[in-house]
Amino acid sequence: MKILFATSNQNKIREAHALLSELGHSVEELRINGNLPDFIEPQSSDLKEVANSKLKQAISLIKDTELEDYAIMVEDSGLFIDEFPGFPGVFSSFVYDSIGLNGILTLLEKSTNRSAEYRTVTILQWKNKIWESSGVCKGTISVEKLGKEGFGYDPIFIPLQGNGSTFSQMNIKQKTLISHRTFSLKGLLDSLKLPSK
Ligand code: ITT
Repeated sequence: MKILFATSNQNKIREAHALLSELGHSVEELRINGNLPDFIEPQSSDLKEVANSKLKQAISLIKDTELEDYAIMVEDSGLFIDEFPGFPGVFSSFVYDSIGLNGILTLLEKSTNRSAEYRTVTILQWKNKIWESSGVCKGTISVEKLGKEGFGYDPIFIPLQGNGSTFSQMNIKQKTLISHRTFSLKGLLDSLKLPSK
């Protein structure tokens, strides 16, 4: 199955490709007139609501184009830090761009609880049917930025299922084995075999 991934984030496409190509599917970026979509994110505290809004925007971008027949996929992800419930959560992009990784490390400086998790909601629309899935990756926030791989919060996120390294210290294959994105995509593929809602 060929999936068009509507996202402005090419790292997400690379990671989805690393998994889906192994499973016999192809994923390509959705480009409109050569550009990646630039979504307006709604004011919402819910990843699913944000993902639904991205889907609506993606569908309106491909309406009446030759892309209309393809499966279109979107996702919304966020980092959730236990010490600050819901934070940065759906505001992960904003927080990353404003206080950044150093700001998060400073906020947690005196904290004894560094637990956190990444969450992803993925939605796929194909032939007027919709499938949805979510994935979680539990871990902790490191005390310093470590590693050069990955993107976003990866230099400060240590997955529980790993070997104590941050995601940024792992290569894409290692991250893809245990990431929130992988769990969400696998769930989506499983549900694609079932009748859609
Ligand atoms: P689209 O909305 O266009 O898909 P985005 O980068 O804005 O791209 P999100 O809103 O889903 O995507 O991501 C929110 C933030 O979380 C953003 O700063 C990302 O860099 C970060 N993020 C998402 N997935 C991540 C991952 O696997 N590793 C590290 N950071 C991640």
